[in-house]
Amino acid sequence: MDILAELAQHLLSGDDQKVSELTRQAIAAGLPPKQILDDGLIAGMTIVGERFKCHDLYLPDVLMAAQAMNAGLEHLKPLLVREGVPSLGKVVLGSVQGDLHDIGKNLVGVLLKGAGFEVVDLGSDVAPERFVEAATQHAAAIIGMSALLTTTMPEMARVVALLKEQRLDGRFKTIIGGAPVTERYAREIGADAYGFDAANAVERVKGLMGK
Ligand code: B1M
Repeated sequence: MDILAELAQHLLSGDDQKVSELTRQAIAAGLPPKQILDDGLIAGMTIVGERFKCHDLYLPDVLMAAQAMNAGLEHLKPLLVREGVPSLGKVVLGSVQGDLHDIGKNLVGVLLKGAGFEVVDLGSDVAPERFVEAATQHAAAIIGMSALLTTTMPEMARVVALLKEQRLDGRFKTIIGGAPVTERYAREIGADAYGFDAANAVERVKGLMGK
């Protein structure tokens, strides 16, 4: 088994120490960080999701897998973030109200920082008003929202509506993403952009900033 397949396998079994060790080995072997992320950690987490869906794995298993994913990400983060790059603009980022999934959102934050954006991370379970307050307070250009549950997706529409209501839609652009979110949904609710993964989110944010 190659090292990335092994990494995915240990993520699946929630072994954070093995995942940490194998991620370090993969980096030391010279594999590109993006490949370790996509073909190792995210590949493992995708299988976790599939097996959880068909009740082959349970919530505690998913939590352990999430911990293992974070253990691997700790080694990759410094490689994905370039230090000392002049700021391209500020992005307020969070998982929407009711949503505790934050791994994808955190990755978007890491890659945005890596591309030179300043990121104000509001965490998860963020109320619509909080997104708007924080964007105003930090004079951000962009509000980024993540949702992993179909039941929390409407919170994104609430933020967009709140911006319109307060006539702030001209001042802050919005980008949304997360596994159940689509380009079509972004258009439907009037969000300015949709990112299908973290790298694409960076491209779309650059587009919104005219960079
Ligand atoms: Co949850 N969960 N979970 N879970 N979980 C999903 C999302 C689910 C699809 C699993 C399944 O059934 N197959 C399902 C949702 C079904 C649905 O609504 N359609 C589900 C469920 C049901 C639940 C609970 C309700 C379970 C329960 O309690 N009975 C519960 C809800 C809790 C809550 O939020 N209120 C729950 C809980 C959890 C844990 C806490 C155990 C844990 C989260 C830990 C954490 O995040 N700290 C967890 C996990 C880990 C998952 C799965 C297995 C993996 C999610 C993940 O981290 N993926 C997930 C199944 C799956 O998606 N495969 C599942 C890796 C991550 C890198 O990908 O987050 O998609 P992702 O991010 C990607 C892109 O989507 C995109 O870029 C990222 C990187 O490329 N992206 C953006 C994300 N945000 C973006 C924002 C952008 C742009 C792109 O712009 C701003």
